[in-house]
Amino acid sequence: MIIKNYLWNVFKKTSLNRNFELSVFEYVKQKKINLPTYLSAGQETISASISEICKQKKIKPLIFGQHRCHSIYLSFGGHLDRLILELLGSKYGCTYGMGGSASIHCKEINMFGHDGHMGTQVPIGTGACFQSKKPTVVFMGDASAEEDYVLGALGWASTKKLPILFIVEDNNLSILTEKKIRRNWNMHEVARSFKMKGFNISDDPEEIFKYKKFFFKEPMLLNINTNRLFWHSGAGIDSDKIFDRYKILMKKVGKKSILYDKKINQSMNKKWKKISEQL
Ligand SMILES: Cc1ncc(C[n+]2csc(CCOP(=O)(O)OP(=O)(O)O)c2C)c(N)n1
Ligand SMILES: [Mg+2]
Repeated sequence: MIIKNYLWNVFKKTSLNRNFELSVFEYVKQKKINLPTYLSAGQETISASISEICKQKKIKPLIFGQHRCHSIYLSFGGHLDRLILELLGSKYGCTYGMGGSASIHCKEINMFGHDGHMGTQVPIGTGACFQSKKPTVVFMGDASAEEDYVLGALGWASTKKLPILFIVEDNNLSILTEKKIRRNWNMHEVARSFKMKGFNISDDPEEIFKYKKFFFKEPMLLNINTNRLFWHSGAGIDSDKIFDRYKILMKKVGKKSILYDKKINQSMNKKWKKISEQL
């Protein structure tokens, strides 16, 4: 029962994330959004699962995301209207229209906006956790994990046994360069070499759920393999042969998911239209 509720809740969040990204895709394509925009479509179950586990544990963590962070904001309860306003450049956006897609910042959900330098959120998030001792989730891409200052931060988190969770959203790409061209080592093994728990897993919410017992009890790194459905930045498709976790999850939770998805899609489209017409 617990796992059934969990899966349905993760599905609902993933559906919100996916339909949000589909709307953004259209607005970027039509040049109604003109800022650099980083779509998290394909990767949505990661933040949906992590946030759902935090909710079950009644923990409201500090959140440090990277540039691909719409799903993180929505999964952790960020206000939908304020993210739409942010992407449309309004001062009423969650980051007062100053962050855009890449630097979503939101005090209400303890989410700290990214500064644009790959991987800096890792030492900054580790420092925030060290100072406050508050449960902290730091998201990074598989390429950002390669920055030298990330390694120093992992070592410190391990030494001080911080209540921190490092999530590598491993889409195998740094813009268009695959991991195997960039390195011959793995992030979960790097974490283990620093004497912290490190695991290499898929973006299947059920698999992520298995690690919840370690959340915030000690530092842990989950390298989560996933797929980016769209271009690195902007609205386009590199390949249509990409595995889509959302579709698998829809099947897993049953037929009611199809109706739910339709409903969210319709209300999302209406919301974007209404808000953009009011500006
Ligand atoms: C220090 C630094 N180097 C290079 C860049 C340019 N850059 C922006 S995003 C990116 C790739 C990021 O890949 P990854 O961390 O895997 O995240 P993803 O885009 O795949 O989600 C690069 C090279 C940057 N922003 N900062
Ligand atoms: Mg990547």
